[in-house]
Amino acid sequence: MPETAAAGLRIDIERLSARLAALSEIGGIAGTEGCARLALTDEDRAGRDLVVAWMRDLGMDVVVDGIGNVVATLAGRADGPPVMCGSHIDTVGSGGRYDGNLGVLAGLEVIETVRAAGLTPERPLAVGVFTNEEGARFQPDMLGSLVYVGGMALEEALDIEDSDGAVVGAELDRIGYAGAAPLPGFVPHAFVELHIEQGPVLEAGGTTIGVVESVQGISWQELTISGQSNHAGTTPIAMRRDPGLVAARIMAFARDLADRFGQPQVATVGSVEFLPNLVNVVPSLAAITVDLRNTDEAILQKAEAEFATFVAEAAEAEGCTVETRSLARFEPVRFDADVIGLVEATAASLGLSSRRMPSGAGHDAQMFARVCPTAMIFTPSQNGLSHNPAEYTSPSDLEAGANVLLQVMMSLSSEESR
Ligand code: HGY
Ligand code: MN
Ligand code: MN
Repeated sequence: MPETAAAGLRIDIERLSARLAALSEIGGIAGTEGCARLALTDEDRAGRDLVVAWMRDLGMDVVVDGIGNVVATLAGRADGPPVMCGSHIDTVGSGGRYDGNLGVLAGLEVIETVRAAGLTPERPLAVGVFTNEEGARFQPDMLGSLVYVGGMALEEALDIEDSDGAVVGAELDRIGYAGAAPLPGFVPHAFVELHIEQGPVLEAGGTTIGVVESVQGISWQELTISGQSNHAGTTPIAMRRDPGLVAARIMAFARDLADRFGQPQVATVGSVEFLPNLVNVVPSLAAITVDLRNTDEAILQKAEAEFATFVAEAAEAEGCTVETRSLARFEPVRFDADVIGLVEATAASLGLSSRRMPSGAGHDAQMFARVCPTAMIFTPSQNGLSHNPAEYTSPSDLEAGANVLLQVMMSLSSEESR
């Protein structure tokens, strides 16, 4: 691991914690430390405005691209591609204070620490805020970073609609983040994302740093099951074509499939909608979403195939029809061995315990792995909780993660070109 002039630098955890608290006030969920800032809402705009103001206060050059990604750069002694970090500040509806926000604000903390020490990095340092990472409002998730690396055409992304018919392009215009920076974006020298683990592994092992080697495959689909609305009192069971029953059977099947496949297979039906959704009406329609994930692509495909067979049989048995729409599909991703090794060596040099592990959640880093050497740093999540306002990571763990990010970025900034 190259020794740099920044080797003795450490971040200021009070400053980082204060920024995390200030940002979580925007869309704050009353009575909790969590926040709800769905992508491209007024709350997202307010969060973006606050972060951009901090970036400008740090003397960074800030650009916005056509999908609303914000990239701020601190000049280095040399020109050329920056070392980039970053994440997202959009949240799910039951969001916590740290998911995504930590990766962005720890990046600003790295910049402030380097500037305060009067250091100029060899390569420029950049911090990215990527649009709609969560995929909670618009699908797929990681939309901004996917477009940034050229994985989806901007025109296609701008046409995506949410469940209320709001369109990405119009929402970007509305909140003032339809930028002009070119897409695909510049290819960084390397990309490193600091993120909370959002699972139980680090805490269970008493380990401080997760050295993330990969991200598991993700398969999201929406099933629209159509039957026949009818009177709840007068319609004999044998006459019913009840999409609600089909949805219920699919939900149970999802858990059975995950149990049968065993870890790391997971399956989640996260949203269910009935029409007309009334106490005395057999539904005419049930719309559900299904989230399947596995670290192994072949097993994930097997899970998808078994699921599709069950859905077709369950619908037919009840005289219903099903329409399936893919919302997101990303294969498992492996990160760069050298950057992984640097994260691990940096944790050790700081006297921090670490372990190598996969990521169960999707992250913007998985998109950057397509174009440049990339890896991630995890910090523990208390009780493994996330996508929950009670999400919590201790200040000492936040500090540890941000110090690893600082040192990794400065090492990458001064390393000889690959
Ligand atoms: O769903 C995910 O893995 C992430 O939170 N977008
Ligand atoms: Mn996240
Ligand atoms: Mn998330």
